[in-house]
Amino acid sequence: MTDTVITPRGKVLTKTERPRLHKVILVNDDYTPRAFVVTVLKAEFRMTEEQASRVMMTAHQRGVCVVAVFTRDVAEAKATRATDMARKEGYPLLFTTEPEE
Ligand code: TYC
Repeated sequence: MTDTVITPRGKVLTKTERPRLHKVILVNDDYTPRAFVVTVLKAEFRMTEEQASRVMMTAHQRGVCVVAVFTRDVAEAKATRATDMARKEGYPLLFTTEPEE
């Protein structure tokens, strides 16, 4: 995003803002096996077994867990790919995205 500002003296200034980051969120459900959630997290988000297990257990206990943050396009692509991996196996596992404040 680029903003153009004209100063009182007529000078043109441009401000480049960093793009907003988007969170990928893992949503709990009652059907997807824990081990499968861990496999998807490792494959799509390059997590270790320990990191993936912690994120999976947080979603399992609290309902949701932030997996990571990316630019919007990357967050959406990763959430879609991870959700599709589960659909192919017939599981309802869901990854969503939302902008960071
Ligand atoms: N709740 C699932 C079970 O008990 C495991 C699970 C954890 C599923 C996290 C989704 O985002 C999830 N088999």
